[in-house]
Amino acid sequence: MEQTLVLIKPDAVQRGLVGKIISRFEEKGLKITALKMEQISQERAEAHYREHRGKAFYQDLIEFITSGPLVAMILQGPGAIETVRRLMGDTAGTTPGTIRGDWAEGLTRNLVHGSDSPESAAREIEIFFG
Ligand code: FUP
Repeated sequence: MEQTLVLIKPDAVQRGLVGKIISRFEEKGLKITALKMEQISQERAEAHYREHRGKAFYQDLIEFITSGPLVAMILQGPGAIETVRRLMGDTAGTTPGTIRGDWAEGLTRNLVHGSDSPESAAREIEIFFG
């Protein structure tokens, strides 16, 4: 069984999309093994997005992810990392039928995060639930 970290970002919380997004994951068969709502600190945001430090969009990304409460959860299932990434869709939200493709407003305000590898999943689960 694989585990992955999912964030339902502040834009999704503000827009009332938390239930719909969780349903997509649950209906696909992924199990929620931990879940909490929290407005994260600058420090936690920087730890989570450390690979993007120095990029042009970094400051906007940190400001956005700390701008309001988010929902963090651990999802579990066979191939959970890849399944979540497919349900989310690409970063820019260009794929209809995916969470981002159907509802995201932009590149930064793209509703969800999902770990992109087993290493990232372990690191990010530690950051949010360690
Ligand atoms: P993803 O794995 O699809 O979440 O995307 P990345 O890890 O490449 O990027 C992390 C976050 O940075 C994305 F959710 C959105 C944001 N981002 C921007 O705001 N601008 C960009 O040009 C690229 C990414």
